[in-house]
Amino acid sequence: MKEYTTEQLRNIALIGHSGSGKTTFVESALFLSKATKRQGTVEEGNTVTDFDAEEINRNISLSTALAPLEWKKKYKLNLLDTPGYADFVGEVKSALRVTEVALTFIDAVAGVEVGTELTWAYAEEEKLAQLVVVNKMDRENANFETALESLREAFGDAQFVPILLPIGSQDDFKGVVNVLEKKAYLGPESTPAAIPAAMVEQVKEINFEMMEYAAEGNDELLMKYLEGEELTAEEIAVGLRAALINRTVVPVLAAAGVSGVGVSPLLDLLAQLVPHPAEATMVECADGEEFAVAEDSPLALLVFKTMADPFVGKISYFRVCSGLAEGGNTFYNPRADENERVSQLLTMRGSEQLQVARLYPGDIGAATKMGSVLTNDTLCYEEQPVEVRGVNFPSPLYSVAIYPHTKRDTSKMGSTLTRICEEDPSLQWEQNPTTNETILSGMGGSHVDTAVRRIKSRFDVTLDTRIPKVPYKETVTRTASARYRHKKQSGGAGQFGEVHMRLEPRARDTGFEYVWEVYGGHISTSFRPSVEKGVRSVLKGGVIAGYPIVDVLAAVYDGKEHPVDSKDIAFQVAGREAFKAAFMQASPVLLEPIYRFVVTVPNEFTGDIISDLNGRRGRVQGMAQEASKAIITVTAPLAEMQQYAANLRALTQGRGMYTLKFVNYAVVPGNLAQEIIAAAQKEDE
Ligand SMILES: Nc1nc2c(ncn2[C@@H]2O[C@H](COP(=O)(O)OP(=O)(O)O)[C@@H](O)[C@H]2O)c(=O)[nH]1
Ligand SMILES: [Mg+2]
Repeated sequence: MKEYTTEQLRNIALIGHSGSGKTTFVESALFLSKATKRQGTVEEGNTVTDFDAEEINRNISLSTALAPLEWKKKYKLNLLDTPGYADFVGEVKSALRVTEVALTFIDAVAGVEVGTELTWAYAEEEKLAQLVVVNKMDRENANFETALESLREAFGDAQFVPILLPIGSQDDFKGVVNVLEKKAYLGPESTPAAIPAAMVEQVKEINFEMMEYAAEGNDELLMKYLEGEELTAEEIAVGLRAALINRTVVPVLAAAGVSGVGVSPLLDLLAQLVPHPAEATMVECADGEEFAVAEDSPLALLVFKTMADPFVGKISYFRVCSGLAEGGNTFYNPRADENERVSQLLTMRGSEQLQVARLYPGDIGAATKMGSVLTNDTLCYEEQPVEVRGVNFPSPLYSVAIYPHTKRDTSKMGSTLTRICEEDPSLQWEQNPTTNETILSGMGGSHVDTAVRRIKSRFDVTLDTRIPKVPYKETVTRTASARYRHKKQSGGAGQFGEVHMRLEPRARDTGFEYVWEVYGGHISTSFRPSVEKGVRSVLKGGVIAGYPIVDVLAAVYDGKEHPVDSKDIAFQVAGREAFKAAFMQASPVLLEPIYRFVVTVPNEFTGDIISDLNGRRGRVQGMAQEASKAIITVTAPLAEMQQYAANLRALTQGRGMYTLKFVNYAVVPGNLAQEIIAAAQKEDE
C-alpha cells in the first residue's frame, strides 16, 4: 500500500447496534474505492471484516477489524468495524481509543436501539467527535425523519445536522443531496444530478443553518456571516470541521450500504470533515503528560489489539501515536524490558496483510511475532521511553468453570486460555485456589461462549463449561476444646498420642494460627510440629462441607505421651482428630463471598431491579441519579449473582449495565448453610 502522511489520514470507528449494517457498509466502501473486486455479504460469510470462523458461522461481528481504503488518491481512510453486542464492549473501546471520530450507524427503520445507546456512551467517554449514518435507507418502512427524531430524543444534548439527505426512500431510495455543496448524487455510481425540485427549499434552509454552526467556531467566518455574506461550501466545511472537533455538531448522513447508494458521497464527506490525527488529538501519556502527534515527537506505538493466529502466530495492531515507524526498526517494550525487531511493517485489511514501508504519525498498522508485546503496551525507542494512556478495558462480569473435554485437551487448556485472554483483555482466566476450578471470566454468556468456541476452531481444544462452584470457606464462631487419644497397640510397634486442643475464632482475613501452650512436659516439644502437621492436613479440605478453613486459632494446651509408642505419626493423627472434634464444638459456619454491584438502569426499571435484588439477598447501599438513569449500589452474595448478566438483560431488555467488585466474606445464613452442607455430603458419597 502507498504511503500516506498524517494530513491524509482519517481514522474512523464504526459503532452502533448489531445489525445496523456496519460490516456491509465497509464492504461497499472497499468495493467502491476499488480495494476489492467484489462486494461480499454477511449472509454469504465472505466479507473482509467478519473473517473469523465464529463470525462467519454466526453472521455477526465479534471483534474489531481494520479496513484501510484509499480514497480519491488523496486520503487513506482507516475504517474500524466493531461488533455491536454489549458483551464485546472491549473491542469497541479499543477501537474508540485509536480513532479521531466515532461513526454511529442506526437502522433507518429501527432508529436508536439499545446498542446505539451503549456505544454512544463509550464514544462520549472518549470525548470523540461523532457522526451518524442513518443506514438501510432502502428498507421497507425506512424513514430518515423519524430516525433523526429518535436521535434527538435519545441524545438531546447533541446538535444533529443532516448533511446528506436521502432522495426518496425504501424501494425508491435513489440518491442523496450533499447539503454542504448543494449537489445531488444518484445511484451507487453517485452520478451528479440536479436537486429534486421538492427538496430545493429544505436544502437551502439547512445550508443556511449550517453556515451558522460553521461560523460559531471560526472568527473570520463569523465576521463574514454577520455581514450577511453567504459562506462557500469550502468555508462551511472548514467551520464544520472545527465544530466537529469541538463536539458542538453531529453531522447526520443517509446511506444504504447494501446497494451502495449514498456511500461515495459519504466517503467524500468523511475525507472532508473528519479531522486528521494531528489536528484533533494530542498524544496522552499514562502519567497525564501530553505532546503533539508529530514526526519529531518521541516514537510511541500503542498496541490496541492482539490476535492469536494458529498459522501466522501473534499479530499486534497498533496506532502510531507519534514519530515515524519504519520497517527494520527495533522497538522497545518498556513493560517487558524487551526489544522487538520488526523487519516488515504491515497494515491489515480484514485478515489480509498489506505491506507498508513506513507509517506516519496517527496511522494504524500491525506487526507479527513481537513475542513480548501485549495489548495496551506502548512501543518506543529505548533512549526515549514513553507510556501512552491505554485502552480502559472493562472488568469481567460473568464467570464459568472450564473443564477439558478429554485428557488430550487437559494439557493444552492453560496455554490456549492464555492466548485467547491475551487477545481480549476483557477476558481473564485463573485457577481458583478454593474450589480448584479453572475459571474463565468475561462480559457475559455470549462473550465467554465465543471464546470457548474460538479455542475449539483455532486450536482444536475442546472445553466444557459449567456454573462455577461458589468458593465457600469454613470457620468457627466461638471458643471450644476437645481431646483425642490415638492408640494402636495390636501387633508389632505401638502408636500413642493424646492431644488437648482449643479453637478460637479469629478476625476476618487474619488466617490460621497455631500455638503451643503445653507447659510441664506432658508432650515433648519435639511433637509440636507433628501435631501442627496433623492440624494443617485438615485446613484445605475443611470439616463440615469440604471447603478451606480460615480465621481460626488452634492452641494445643495439654496431652499425654508414652515413652516408647509416642511418635510423629501418632501425634499427627491425634492433632488432626482433636482439631476436627473441637471444630464441631466451636459452632462452625460457612462463609461466602460478597460483592458490591453498581447497577445502572433506565429509571423505569428501578422498582423491578430493586425487588429482584432483594430476592437475591442484596442490600441496597445507595441510589443516585444520572440523566434518565438510576445508579443502584448493592452488596450481594456471589452465590445469588452468578447468572446476573443474563438476568439483568432480561429484566431491562438489554438496557442495564453493571460492574462488580469483591468486598468480603460473610457468614452464610443457617438454613442455606444446611443445604450446602447436605449437598456436599451427598457429593462425597
Ligand atoms: N436493506 C438493507 N439491508 C442491509 C443494509 N446494510 C446491511 N443490511 C443487512 O443487515 C444485516 C446486518 O448487517 P451487518 O453489516 O452485519 O450489520 P452490523 O452488525 O452493523 O455489522 C445483514 O443481513 C445485511 O445484509 C442496507 O443498507 N440495506
Ligand atoms: Mg458487523
